[in-house]
Amino acid sequence: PETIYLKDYTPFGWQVSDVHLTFRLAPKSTRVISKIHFAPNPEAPAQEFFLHGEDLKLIRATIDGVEVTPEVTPEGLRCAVPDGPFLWEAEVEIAPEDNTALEGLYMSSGMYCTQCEAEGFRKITYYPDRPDVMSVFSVRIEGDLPVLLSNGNSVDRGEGWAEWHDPWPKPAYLFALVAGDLVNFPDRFTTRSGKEVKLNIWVRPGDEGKCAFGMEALKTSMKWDEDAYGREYDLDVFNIVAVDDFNMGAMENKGLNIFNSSCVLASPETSTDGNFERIEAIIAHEYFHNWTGNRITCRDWFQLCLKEGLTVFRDQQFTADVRSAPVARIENVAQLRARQFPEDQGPLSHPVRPESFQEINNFYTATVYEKGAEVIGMLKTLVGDEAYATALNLYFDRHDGDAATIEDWLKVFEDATGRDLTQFKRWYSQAGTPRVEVTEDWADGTYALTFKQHTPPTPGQEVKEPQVIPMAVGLLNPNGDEVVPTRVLEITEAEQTFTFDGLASRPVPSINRGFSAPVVLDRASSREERAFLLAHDTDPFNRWEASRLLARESLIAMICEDAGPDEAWLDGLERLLRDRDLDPAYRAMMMGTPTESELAQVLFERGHTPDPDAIHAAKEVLAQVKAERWADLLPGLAAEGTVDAPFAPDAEQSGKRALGAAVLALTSRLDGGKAARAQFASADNMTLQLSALAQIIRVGEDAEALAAFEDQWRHDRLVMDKWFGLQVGATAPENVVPRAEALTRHADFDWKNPNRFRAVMGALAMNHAGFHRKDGSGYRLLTDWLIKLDDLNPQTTARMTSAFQTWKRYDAERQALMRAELERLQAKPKLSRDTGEMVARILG
Ligand code: B3K
Ligand code: ZN
Repeated sequence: PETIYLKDYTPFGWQVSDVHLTFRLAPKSTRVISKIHFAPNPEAPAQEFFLHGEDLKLIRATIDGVEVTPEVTPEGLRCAVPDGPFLWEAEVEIAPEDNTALEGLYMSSGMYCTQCEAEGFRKITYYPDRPDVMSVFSVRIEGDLPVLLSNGNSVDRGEGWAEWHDPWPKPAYLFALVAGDLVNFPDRFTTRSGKEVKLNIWVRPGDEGKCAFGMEALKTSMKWDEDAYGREYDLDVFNIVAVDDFNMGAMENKGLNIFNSSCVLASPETSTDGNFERIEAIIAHEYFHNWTGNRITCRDWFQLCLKEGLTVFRDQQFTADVRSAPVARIENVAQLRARQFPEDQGPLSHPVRPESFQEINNFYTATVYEKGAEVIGMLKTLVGDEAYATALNLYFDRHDGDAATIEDWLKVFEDATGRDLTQFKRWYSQAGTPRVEVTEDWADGTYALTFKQHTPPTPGQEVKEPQVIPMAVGLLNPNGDEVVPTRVLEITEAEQTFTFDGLASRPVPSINRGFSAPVVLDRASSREERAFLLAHDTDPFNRWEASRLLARESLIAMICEDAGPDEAWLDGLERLLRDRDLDPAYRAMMMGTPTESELAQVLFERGHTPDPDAIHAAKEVLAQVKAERWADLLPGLAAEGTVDAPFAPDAEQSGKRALGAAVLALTSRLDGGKAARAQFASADNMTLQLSALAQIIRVGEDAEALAAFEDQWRHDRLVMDKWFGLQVGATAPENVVPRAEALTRHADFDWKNPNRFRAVMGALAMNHAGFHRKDGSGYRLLTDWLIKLDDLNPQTTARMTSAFQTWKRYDAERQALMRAELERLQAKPKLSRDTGEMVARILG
């Protein structure tokens, strides 16, 4: 397969002023008629006329009304064209019903829908399918279905047809069409300049009752973007459609967002607090793309972080504002460490702005999204809130209507602040997680902190230059008072020292407060110091971090030295848990421990060979010790974690339920699951029902509860996804593979549906000790199914191969087993380009 390079970027030879599309819908034979005005692009070098097109049957093509016979290849077509402007017309036939890749125009539960990002439009018609070609689209849909939707504003409609016009020039990846027997949940929003906007959430009949929360989230997002960024909505209508078969979370098509139904439909009975929070964030994210992504788009796919990093950053700011900022920050960092760090520290490591790819869908990664957002957070920390606001206004003014680059983005900050961002730009070009070693010195009232930064080599990048690291630091005196409030140290050198004068006693440092830089800190600090920060740090993030490090070191000692759990830490934690002034959500997070996968990574870095069973066993012992030690504390905490008011999915109630769930996880180790069974029987919302079911499964006697749950919910696909996933996720390691295997034989294991496939196979890959069974059965089962899915849906298959990205951490036997499975996948006949690229990169 061909590799595409950033350095080879060349503009397209023509501009497109307008596009008219007519769709005659039929499941096996949809006709797409296109009329496109092309005019030579004065800024582009001479080139042959090439339009992308895949799996299209060309019926006819004309230029200025005269029939032409283009040269058709599997990737598109070439054609001789006039020197000046011309009108291109083509008719193609496609078969949405046979489209199992869920890219282009396809069918889901009887409804037509599209997914065009990144390169799906070329499966709809011949077109320059690249984000720097922007045009005004008019669409006519003909089909015998009650609801026919496309981007922009509704122009006219009648029985069996509808016409849409989107006045905002856009790239083809933002095109969308939906047609089906749908009902809407309507509302309205008045923008701050007084424009009335119709809002609709379109769902299958029966799902109307699950739209209210998403609609509120949409209105809150619209208001927030006006208040925080001065951005108003720009069309008469904003449509959201829920689709059951979708490769990812949602898509920001202009004026017609399409959502995986799991990311928009919600009700207290069927959705957990976690679902509600995620839905709120995704609705906000897709809405925010209207400005960061749609009005200002990307010049090419290498610039993906321009829209994704910024939009994630914006949705994280939104969540911090509408919920709890410290809790949101901790959740974001935990996610970053769980998903982005393994990527950045393994064979899939790539820069936030990659420089080459074979299949762009493989680069919608945690690095582009989440690290991309961290980079923007650092930029904001460095320039300050005011300059950040000025730079963003300049960005919107200067680049509205553009297909922009990271250079454009950094330039607005340089122009707004006078700063030189040449070195900062390395965050976009250098892959890998920087490691920062910290040492300290104390003499005569002066305290010195020395930072040494180093980024390990990553594939294709042996040598790294020092990066700009904004390190937020505060100092506490031995009494626990803050003597130096948070200050941002700007590290630019490979080694750099900062001093603090006039201190009465040697301070205790609190470093990388709020996780001001996405780095790994290497600092030898004592247990006592960590316990001190756990008790006294004024920075809520670092207080949590202190507990995390204590937990991690305690577990490592249990694994490597057969030690018992760290008593001092457990005492400190207990004091904190008893502090009723602390937010229950925050206390719930404090009760968490590092994931088994993270422990495996730390052991590996320290030269040990991680043993997944030993890691799992240590976590079990720790949980048992906590439960016994805190037996008299738990009932009080459980009471604090109980909500008496009617269900609301807000931060306050969900924080309480999170505390309740953390307590139940311990209580069930003392009572054999009695409290969990009682909660399961009386639960009137999914959060309580599912947290109880998780404990029942963990304890082991779960047949009755699982059957009851299935009986209650078999009609609801989204709830049944939870049922499938939890059985694999919460069960004991030795049962994980047999259970997953048995579930693949369940009549409702509709594996062509990405949500269902991920529910089982994703849970298998995420269950560390279960997936890494010594006999290789976990690796084998996943690979069997990846091989099966690849023929139908390359995108989801490729994404799930990343379960193997950490293979080099483990012992020789496991490595050999994983390598063999990767090679078996690689040898599959007709392996997709998507999966082929991933496997090759993972094998290295
Ligand atoms: N932009 C889409 C993701 C498209 C993924 C294509 N493989 C959703 C989002 O980031 O908002
Ligand atoms: Zn996005």
